[in-house]
Amino acid sequence: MKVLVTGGAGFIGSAVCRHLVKNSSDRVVNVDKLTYAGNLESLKTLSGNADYAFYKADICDQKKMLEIMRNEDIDAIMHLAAESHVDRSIDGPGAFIETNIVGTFRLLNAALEYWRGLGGKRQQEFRFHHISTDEVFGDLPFDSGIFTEVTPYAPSSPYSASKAASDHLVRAWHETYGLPVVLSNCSNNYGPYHFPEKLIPLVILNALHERALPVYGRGENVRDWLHVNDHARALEMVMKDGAIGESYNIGGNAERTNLSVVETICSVLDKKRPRAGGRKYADLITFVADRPGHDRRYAIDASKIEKELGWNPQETFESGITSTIDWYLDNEWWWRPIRNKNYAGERLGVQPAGKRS
Ligand code: NAD
Ligand code: TDX
Repeated sequence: MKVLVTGGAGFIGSAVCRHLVKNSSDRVVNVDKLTYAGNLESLKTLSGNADYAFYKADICDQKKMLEIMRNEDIDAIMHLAAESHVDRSIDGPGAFIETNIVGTFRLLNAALEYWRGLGGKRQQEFRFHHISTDEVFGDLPFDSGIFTEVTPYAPSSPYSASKAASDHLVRAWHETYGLPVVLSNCSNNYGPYHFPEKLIPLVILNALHERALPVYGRGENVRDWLHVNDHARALEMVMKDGAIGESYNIGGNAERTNLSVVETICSVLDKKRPRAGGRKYADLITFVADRPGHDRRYAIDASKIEKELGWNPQETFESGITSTIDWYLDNEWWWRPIRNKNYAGERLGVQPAGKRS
């Protein structure tokens, strides 16, 4: 198959590109605008590979998207391009509306025109796979509830509202125009090549730099952690075997409070890279002002993809976090330039309590 991956220079998109090129005979066409979050260094292992191509382009450019689909004779689209950081969406929602909603709308238009021009079997087999988030389902109480594919949408942040809007557009293009779509909604990913302002890589690198480890509120919020390589495998299955018009929840079955995630990272680092003077990394934990509208808990029921497509996560949180920490220890060449650049303008989450509104 010839698969167009949007956002393939990002964290999950690059894992999908690496996974498909390594484990399938598919040709992968990566289309990415290269925002602050896009990094071609994450795809270094694919450079020169005949089964891989890269186009620097914006999904909002409908004409360009159609041109790439036609030039590359695409069989399926995996749509991951998005603005993805909740804190940035609170600071400035505009880019989220533009890329996540308008960009998805334009990409759908291009895909529809392209799909209508395909003949017989290729038209039947074409897929538009929209990659979304569990955050569209909103806030769960600490002690009960789990997200299934039929949980009503109730997004809280500008980010999750923009993703919810894009999910609705994708369904509408299926119901109204017949575009063969599949959707997936996953929980928090972690693993190699994760942009170091999200919680896990931020904490690993701040610890190594002896900086404060910022925990929002009291660290009681719960996320359900999924290793990015498990996610990439699941996405290939959904794209190839998912039923048209259906959505699939993907989760790691690994609910943890944020504080426990940070403490686990600290204790792994205490063993692998002990601090001078016998001090503990956990001493760097700093409680900072909470994220506005911070959803308390996310939890995914992944039984549909397990039963229907035979997917299961291979990593436990303990095995995945240990290998992720090893990766950051071994791959300073990847994170050092981003970290140096990023520290010119510090982001939410690195400011002390009280400074944030
Ligand atoms: P990311 O921020 O690491 O990467 C996003 C990529 O999209 C970047 O390479 C960026 O350059 C590109 N991009 C942004 N705007 C673009 C545009 N207008 N045109 C073309 N490319 C553009 O994000 P991620 O964490 O890899 O997330 C990928 C997808 O998965 C997103 O749709 C996100 O909503 C979803 N998701 C992520 C998580 C997670 O834990 N990271 C969880 C659930 C769902
Ligand atoms: O410094 C921090 N301190 C902190 O306590 C940061 C950056 C985050 N947090 C908390 C907020 C969240 O409860 O940790 C949790 C995880 O935060 P992020 O890494 O920013 O991820 P989250 O907001 O949960 O969203 C991620 O998962 C769902 C992705 O960024 C989204 O794109 C995806 O949809």
